[in-house]
Amino acid sequence: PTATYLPLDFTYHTGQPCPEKLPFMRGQIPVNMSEVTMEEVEKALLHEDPRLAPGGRWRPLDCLPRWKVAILIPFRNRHEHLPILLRHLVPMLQRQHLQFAIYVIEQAGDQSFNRGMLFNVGFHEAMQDLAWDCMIFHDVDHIPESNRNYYGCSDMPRHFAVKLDKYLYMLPYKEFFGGVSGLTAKQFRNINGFPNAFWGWGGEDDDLWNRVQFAGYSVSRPRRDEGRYMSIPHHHHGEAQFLGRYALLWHSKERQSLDGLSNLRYSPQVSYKPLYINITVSLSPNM
Ligand code: UPG
Repeated sequence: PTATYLPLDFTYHTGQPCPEKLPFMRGQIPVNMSEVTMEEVEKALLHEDPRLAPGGRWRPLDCLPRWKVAILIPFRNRHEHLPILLRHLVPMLQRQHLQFAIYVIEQAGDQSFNRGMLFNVGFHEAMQDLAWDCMIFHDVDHIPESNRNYYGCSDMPRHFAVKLDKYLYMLPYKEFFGGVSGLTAKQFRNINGFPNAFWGWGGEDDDLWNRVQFAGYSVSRPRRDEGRYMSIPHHHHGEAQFLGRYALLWHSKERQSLDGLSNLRYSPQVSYKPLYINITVSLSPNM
C-alpha cells in the first residue's frame, strides 16, 4: 500500500514504544500569527511529510506510538484561525510521536454556540472512527508555544492551557479548565462527557471541572513554561454570555448523569479534508 492510504490501525512493525520525551523535542515553537490560507498550510505540511493522511491523520513509523490521540476543535465562523492553529499543532504532534487525527466540529445554524455539546458530538464521532485512547478539547485560537507540552494521555485528566498570553501568562483561577484540556476516553465516558445545556459563552468548562472532581479524578497540569499558549488576536463579536450558567453550575452534581453523552441527539455531516475531519451539526435545545 502507499503510505498515504494506510489504514489508521495498520502497524508496520513491532518496534519499541515511542519515548515520551524525545531528545530532538526542542522546547520553543516559533509562533507565526500571520494570516495564511488552508491550502498553503496543506501544501507546506504535506511537503514536510507526505504520509500525513486525509483527516489530518498521522502516526510515526520509527517507533510504536504510545498514545492514540483525537484532537477535537469546536468551531463556527473562525475560518482564519484554523490554518494558523494547524500550522503549529500538526508539527508539534509529529515531533511528539503521537498517533493522531484532527476533528473540527462545526456548528451550523444560528442557535447560540454550544461548545460542550460540540465536544460530545466530536467524541462520539471520533470513537466510531477508531478506539482513541484520549481526547484533547482544543480551542481554535490557542497556539501552543512549547513542544514539551506533551499531548499523550499519561497524566489525564489534564489541563494544558495553563499560561495564556491574554491572561498575562497566569492561571485565571485555580479551577480553570478552559482553552485546552484532555481526558482519556474512559474518563470522559465515566463523567458522562460535557454538559449539553450551556448555550452561549461560559460555564461549560467549569462544569467539566466539577464533573471530573465528582468522579474523584485529580487534574494534572504541565510544569513551568510548558503550558504556555498564545491566543490569536481577533475582532469577532463574542458569543453572548450564558446567564443561566451559575444556576446550572450550582446543580452540577445532580445534572451530571442526566445531561451529557447520555442524552445527546444529533445528525452530523462528515467530510474528510486534507488536514482534518469536518463534522457539521445543527444543534437545538429541543433535540
Ligand atoms: N468558538 C467558535 N466560534 C464562536 C465561538 C466560539 O469557533 O463563535 C470556539 C473556538 O474554538 C473558540 C472557543 O469556542 O476558541 C472558545 O470561545 P472564545 O470566544 O474563544 O471564548 P474565550 O473567552 O476566549 O474562552 C474561554 C476559554 C474557553 C471557554 C470560554 C467560556 O478559553 O475554553 O469555553 O472561556 O468559558
